[in-house]
Amino acid sequence: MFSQLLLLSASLAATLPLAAAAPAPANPSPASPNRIPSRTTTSPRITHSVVAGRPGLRFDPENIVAEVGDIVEFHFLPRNHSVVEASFDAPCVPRDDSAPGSPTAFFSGFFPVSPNPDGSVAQSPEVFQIEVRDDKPIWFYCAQNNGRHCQNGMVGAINQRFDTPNTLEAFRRAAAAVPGDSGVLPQVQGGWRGPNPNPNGGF
Ligand SMILES: [Cu+2]
Repeated sequence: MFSQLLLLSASLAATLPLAAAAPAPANPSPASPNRIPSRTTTSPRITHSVVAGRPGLRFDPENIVAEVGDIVEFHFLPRNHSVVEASFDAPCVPRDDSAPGSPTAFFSGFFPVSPNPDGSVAQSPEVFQIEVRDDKPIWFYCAQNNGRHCQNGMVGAINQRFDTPNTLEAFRRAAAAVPGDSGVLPQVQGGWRGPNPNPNGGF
């Protein structure tokens, strides 16, 4: 069910403005085992902006608290960052989404951005959006291996739970110990890549 929705959304995203490409709150049949909790149909959707690469090898903010149905929108600064979903137990590796019913792990692709000659902060003319589908923690990293961004701390979390050992700082420590390169996926998936709504907006 979800994979079909995401595929449909991804194809729409290729042709429509980003706002139109984001799916309406899901309203699947009551029989759907993956239906989004009903509160998402009554709460306004909030977009949380995250900046990749400010300052240096960081997501800002790197600790996001979001409601189910909210959108997290990634903006990309120089020089070439990305965002990939991981699982807590395997930082710097794309989350295994092969289990039946598992939502597609997200990958934004890379966003090469040149610094502005005048020293002002440049950012990509495109953003990457994901929808928060449930209240489970979501873990992510930058897959840029030139500089080993993931291992050097370019990681983040959505809805980490401080009453468990699975904190962002624990994820970052585990990422620092990952040998070799971090993993990427072969294509953009699990979200929507489209025009940046505020390319000059305060970044
Ligand atoms: Cu990066």
